[in-house]
Amino acid sequence: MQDIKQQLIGDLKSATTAEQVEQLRVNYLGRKGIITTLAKNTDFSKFSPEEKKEFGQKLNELKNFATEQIGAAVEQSRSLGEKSSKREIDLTAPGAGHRLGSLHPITMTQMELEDIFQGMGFSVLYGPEVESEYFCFEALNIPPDHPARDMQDTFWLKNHLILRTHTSANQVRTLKRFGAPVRAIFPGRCFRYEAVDPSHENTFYQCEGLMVDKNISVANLIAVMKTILSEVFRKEVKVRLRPGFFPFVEPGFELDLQCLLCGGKGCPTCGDGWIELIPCGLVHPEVLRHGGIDPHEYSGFAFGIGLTRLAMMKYGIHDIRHLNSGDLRFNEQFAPML
Ligand code: FA5
Repeated sequence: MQDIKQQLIGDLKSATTAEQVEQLRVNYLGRKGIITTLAKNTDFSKFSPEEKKEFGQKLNELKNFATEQIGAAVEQSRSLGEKSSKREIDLTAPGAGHRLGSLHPITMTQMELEDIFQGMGFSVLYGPEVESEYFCFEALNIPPDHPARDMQDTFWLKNHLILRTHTSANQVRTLKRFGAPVRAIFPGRCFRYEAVDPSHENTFYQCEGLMVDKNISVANLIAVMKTILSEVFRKEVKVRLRPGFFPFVEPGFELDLQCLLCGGKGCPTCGDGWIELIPCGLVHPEVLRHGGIDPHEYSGFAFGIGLTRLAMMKYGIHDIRHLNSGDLRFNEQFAPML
């Protein structure tokens, strides 16, 4: 009996789960358990009446000991199981933290442009991305059969509306609405059916600008362009101005920026070292007329900054396709440190 007691104590120590303890109860106290069968397997014929009595007492003590110890172990294993299945809340633990979003490089560039232009007295206006042919082409001196419409491959909708191919569609909308004098920029998304390459996307951003007032000349246009570029890049950049044809300006120019990715040597993004960045010119009298403005009284300039390309130059992005990729790891690297 002493051996059985010691064996039980050892077994109880190593039983950790409720199932193991229950198995011990069966092994020791069950119908065929060690203690239950002990009396059955003992030959009492050699025992004196006193020895029988003592055996009975000791057996009872062992049974009680086993019942008590196994009962206590059952209780303990139950409460342990309950504890581990309950979720413990540590109110002092630090929070899991939230992943902060970041602005897209195009958004950051757009916000910067908006700030700079507002500082020069320009309003910031937004026009529709789904446009009428009239505002996108006709009002800009591009009649239906004009070859200039071939310059832009357009996404047509079934209802004869289009996805605007350029933000210039805002020019006549604005003149009709606000008259002259007026000074505004129109940043926004444009769409063209383009073959995509490192510097061409089918969905990209432009930032149109329009200033109409008395005696506006090319000198005013160039002064504004210079201010913009020096504020955006905050360093000396090389530009070249060459004649450019757009039916809605006269004269028209192409303002190219020397590529900041290759320093003007030529690379897959720019080709020959120059990036076409800001076409511009003086507003064509026909456009002013469409807007209800008398071209003898007023003149103006307009420009269409390639906002997506400007962001590429500012942030050193070699391939335009990254910008619409939706890859957060790409976007996040341009976020300002908080
Ligand atoms: C225009 O869209 C004219 N509306 C600009 C303008 C406005 C001229 C006012 C005169 C007066 P263009 O098609 O060149 O012009 O586009 C203007 C700029 O948008 C380009 O210089 C370029 O920087 C950017 N751009 C044009 N197509 C794409 C494209 N597929 N992907 C990325 N950027 C583009």
